[in-house]
Amino acid sequence: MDHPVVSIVMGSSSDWQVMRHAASVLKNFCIPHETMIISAHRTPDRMFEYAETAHDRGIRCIIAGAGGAAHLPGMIAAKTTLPVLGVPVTSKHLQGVDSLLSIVQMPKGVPVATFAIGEAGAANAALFAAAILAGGDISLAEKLDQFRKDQAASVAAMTLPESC
Ligand code: RP5
Repeated sequence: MDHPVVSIVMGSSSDWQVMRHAASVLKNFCIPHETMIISAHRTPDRMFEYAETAHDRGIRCIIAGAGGAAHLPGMIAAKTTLPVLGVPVTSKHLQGVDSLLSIVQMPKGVPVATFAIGEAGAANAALFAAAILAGGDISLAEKLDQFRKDQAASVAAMTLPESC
């Protein structure tokens, strides 16, 4: 896998503070990925071209993050049958609840897998992308298993301050 197989797309550079957590997870799993800024309402033509050509460019799934009236994941999903993983970005006035509802409430027929608001959602979307790819990649499946084992070990090793 040399060319990007996961595409991380977001509506604005201001989304990077959240979406960088998806990129970080993919990097840790050595999954080739690309990052780009495409706005559904500010660059609609670019969004359509991106969604229509993603499959032929070798992309296997798309992580799309946006905030506010977050129509980017749904509109991309409307133009491709690739799995679209939606990340609601924390917004200024409604703390991302607007983003969440905009992404999760897709009408029947065009699915967007929707994750938690913010950093956790971005990281989990990347883990989900890894799980999708691991279906056809034993080495990646083993890395995911090891990740879970390491995570369990780190929780098992947690301690609390002594209470009086
Ligand atoms: C959305 O508007 C973006 O996804 C971003 O979350 C939000 C604010 O964008 P900026 O005003 O910071 O560019 O389209």
